[in-house]
Amino acid sequence: MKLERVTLRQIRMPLVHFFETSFGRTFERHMILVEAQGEGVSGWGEVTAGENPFYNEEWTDAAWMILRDYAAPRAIGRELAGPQDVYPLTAHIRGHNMARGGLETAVWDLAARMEGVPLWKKIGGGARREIPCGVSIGIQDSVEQLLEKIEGELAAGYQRIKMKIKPGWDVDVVGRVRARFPAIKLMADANSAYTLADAEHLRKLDDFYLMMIEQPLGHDDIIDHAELQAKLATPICLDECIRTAHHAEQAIKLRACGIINIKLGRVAGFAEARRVHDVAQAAGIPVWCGGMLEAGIGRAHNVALATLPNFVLPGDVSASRRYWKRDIIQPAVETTSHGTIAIRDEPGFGYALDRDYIARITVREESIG
Ligand code: OSB
Ligand code: MG
Repeated sequence: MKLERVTLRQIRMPLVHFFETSFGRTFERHMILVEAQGEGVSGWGEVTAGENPFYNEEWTDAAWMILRDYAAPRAIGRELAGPQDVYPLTAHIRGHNMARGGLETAVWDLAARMEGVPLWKKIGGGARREIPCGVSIGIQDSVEQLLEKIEGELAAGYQRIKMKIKPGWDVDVVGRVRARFPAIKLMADANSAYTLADAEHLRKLDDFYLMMIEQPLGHDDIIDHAELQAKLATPICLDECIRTAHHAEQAIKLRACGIINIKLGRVAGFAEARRVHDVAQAAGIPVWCGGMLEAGIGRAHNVALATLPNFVLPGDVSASRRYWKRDIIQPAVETTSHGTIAIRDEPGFGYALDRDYIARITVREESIG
């Protein structure tokens, strides 16, 4: 296959409700859509970088420049054996995995569409027809608001609740949630808000039999997580610090985690996501699909990813309506009453693009090649 042209579009989408993590509040997303064109067919990707370099070092504007000046020029015009060639072609770029992943996932979608097969099949997935869904609930203005939100998500059928924590919004709040919902699958995500000096404090979370605590320590740390894991009964789930399959191997070898969250952007796309998946599976470590407040394209890609066999835990992939008044795909991503998303059999990522809406919310556009 050959990639002939790449078109970048930056879109602006206000969230239905702000999303607060330990690193700040997001009210509106600015994401880059990547259209990969070849042989008269288009494949689509979405860059999952935030608006600011706070989750990791990437942000929308930097991702635009990486895609335009480094990633796309490397992949355009070459004969590719398949979409798996994109990862090594852009591997000379240090970091910027989300920018790389925006292009890589677009080429996977392109290849699936060229062959007329669903993306989940093209990536080697299809272990399940419905993927189990959880929700990630941000830090709220009050505990009452949080309890109310959780109640609403459980009523909608979601299978597990993840709550964001930070210093000052942790042990007491988790305790109140657990007292109110004694039997639910519950977990907490700290987004790197603590250090090893907080180990004794974090150990109090063991009282609430959480499924896991996600990325409590440094965004780039594995070794301290291993030390913390030895002190906790609750499994640690790593997110930010697992950017390659090699990181997953190191974390598993050091016993730094019991679970891994896989995000397509964070690992630069499907090829490396599959390798992280395989490393974890071989070690008996379950994985689940993380979310980055994606619009429809990124959300549909996550659904495809979560059909790989070792995605056995409910992920952070949920209905479009939790984020957007109107999504950029049709139909919007919806969940069943039992908290799953059914996979679709159309070629590529499986949903139609709402081109009119995308055009309306596009703030810049540029073609390469
Ligand atoms: O750490 O998983 C995270 C959102 C933005 C940045 C980081 C994270 C998140 C989420 C939200 O938890 C997941 C989602 O609902 O898309
Ligand atoms: Mg996380």
